[in-house]
Amino acid sequence: MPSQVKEKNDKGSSAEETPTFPPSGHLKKQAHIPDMGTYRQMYNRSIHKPEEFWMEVASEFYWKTSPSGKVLDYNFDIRKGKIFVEFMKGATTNVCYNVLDRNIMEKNLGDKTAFYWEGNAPDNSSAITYWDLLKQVCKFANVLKKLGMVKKGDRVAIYLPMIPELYAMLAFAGFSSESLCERILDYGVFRGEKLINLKQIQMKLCKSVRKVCAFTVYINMEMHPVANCIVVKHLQGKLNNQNEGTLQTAWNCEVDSWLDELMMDASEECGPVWLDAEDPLFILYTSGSTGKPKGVLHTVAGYLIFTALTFKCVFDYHEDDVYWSTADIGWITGHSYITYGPLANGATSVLFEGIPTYPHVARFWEIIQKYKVTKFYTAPTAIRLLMKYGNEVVQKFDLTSLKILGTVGEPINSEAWLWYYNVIGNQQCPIVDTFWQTETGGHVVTPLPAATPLKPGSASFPFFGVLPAVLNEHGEELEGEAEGYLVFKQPWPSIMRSLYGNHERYENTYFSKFPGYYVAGDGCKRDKDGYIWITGRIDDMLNVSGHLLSTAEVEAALTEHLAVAEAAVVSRPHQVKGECIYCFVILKDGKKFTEQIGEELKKLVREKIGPIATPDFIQNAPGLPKTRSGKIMRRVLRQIARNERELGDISTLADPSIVEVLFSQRCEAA
Ligand code: 6R9
Repeated sequence: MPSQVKEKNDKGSSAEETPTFPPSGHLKKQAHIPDMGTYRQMYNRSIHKPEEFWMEVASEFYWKTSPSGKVLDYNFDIRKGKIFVEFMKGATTNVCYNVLDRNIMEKNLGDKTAFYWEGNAPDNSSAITYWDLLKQVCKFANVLKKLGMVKKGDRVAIYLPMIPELYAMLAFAGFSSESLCERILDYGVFRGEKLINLKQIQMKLCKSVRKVCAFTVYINMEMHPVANCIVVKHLQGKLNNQNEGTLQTAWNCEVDSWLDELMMDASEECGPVWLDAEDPLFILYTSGSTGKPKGVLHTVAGYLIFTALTFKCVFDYHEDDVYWSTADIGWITGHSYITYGPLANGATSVLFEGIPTYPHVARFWEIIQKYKVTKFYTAPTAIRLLMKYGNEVVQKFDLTSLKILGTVGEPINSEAWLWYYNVIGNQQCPIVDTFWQTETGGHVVTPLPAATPLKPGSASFPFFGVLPAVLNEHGEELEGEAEGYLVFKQPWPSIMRSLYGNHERYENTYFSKFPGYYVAGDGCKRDKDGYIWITGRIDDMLNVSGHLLSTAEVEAALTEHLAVAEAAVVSRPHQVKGECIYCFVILKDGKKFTEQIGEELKKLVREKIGPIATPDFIQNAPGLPKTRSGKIMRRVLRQIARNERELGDISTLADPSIVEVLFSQRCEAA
């Protein structure tokens, strides 16, 4: 693969032409990692002396007992036996104790705001301090204890929207039941103007899961034949007659109970349960943009320490920050960088229930102004969406509180990067383009805001403890400028430990293609300065006349056109070329698709990448099929391009109705 790709790159790719932006000067004075020298020195230590490096990080946290043996033990080589990673095994601790009690007791942060909660409707908001949060977590833990529902090792599912009752998550973490958060829902919730009956969805779900004890806050599987379902009153007093109907759901007296009634007389004190560093913390199902969802298992100590350190360094966290990640808690980004990382640092965060376009398209900018947000973290998909509405809507708001901007989830095209940098950051805020996965637990390739000179679209360099390599099809490591498979050569503390209930699938999926390496499943390019550019999922690559092209580079070329807001490309069989390129483009607000725009786009891609990449089909799309975390599901687009109706599992799509629309407008002939 890489040699063929290289050939094409020699004709010039847009990535290498992009200018470099120096790291933020005014952050340097008090930054945790102020320059590349410090980064390199710390990085080298983290790679060569990982045990020493991570024990130093761990020393900031509370441990009931120390590791009993090696701090880090692992096997990454399938030929030598079972794959495993153990970090600080034998040490005991409690995650909830570390993120709440420790901050209150040792750091005196009890009265500090943990979360500003901003509801779907702008007039609905509240704030919760570290003390409040701990009290709620303890009360809820006591409710569970009293009901006799949860004990160590139980698996629990949380179905909640983005509301403060998510403290339930920490109550389980305190018990260390593994929370099975495939999706988080509740009784009823507004997403923009749409009212969704979550209780009903959850009931349907329960029927399909064997012997489930239902709930809004949790499901305890296998252990008890009788269901317990605790329901949050969230929209009380906010519904009219018409809406009430939507939320009509059968109430099952035997299993259902109201959370507020249970919480009323629960005690505010609850001692932590001490757990082993390698006990499970949670299972999270991957976004499922390809294939069957995998239950990624994370454990206590490594995950805590890595999310804490990445949050501190990548967002250069300081105590007066107001941090906001727009992610859903049900996505790994919400787990690592709304819940665990920020709380472990004693940070103040915004928790937002709504969507970027309700009640108006400047809602994000309004919230940044309202809470004086300093560090803002969102997905390229949101940036591209909001870009469509132009700069004027942004300029009505005071965004001068911002210091650092972040992105996650997909490669960011340079158009979107530059808009984010110029219009949102007013050229004052470095952008941290953080590459990572549910499987990696935290950021693995990312800029550091006061140290790394930025290249738009590049996730830049590995974080501490992370040792990447670029492999060709034969599994050979490529040096210098190269393109190929992104792999990692040794574990960092928060790498997943297994796929729940299927260790063999874990070994097959991540460790068997190239023995000795963790294979991320993404392609990447390393440029002459050593910067890493993620080029998209290997499975999505396009093979045109034997030349492999990445989705990211073709999409980046298309979005350079002034009329294009977003693009997605897939392959379609072609008699001569094997595969040809089929593009879906979303135009900016007010632009109209014409034949001429289609021709301009073909020309643009040809010029940017080379004749081989010239698209055969361009479909004007009103929207794209995306997962709830905002990733384009190219698998579905491929089927639309090929007119194949067997779609497989599309249950993780945010808006499945777009699929039919795209089918009905597909291009038959070039
Ligand atoms: C955190 C998260 C993981 C996949 C990953 C890659 C893509 C994430 C990216 C990125 C380019 C970035 N991805 N961050 N691609 N640049 N900064 O997204 O986890 O939902 O498991 O997805 O997302 O393809 O392999 P997850």
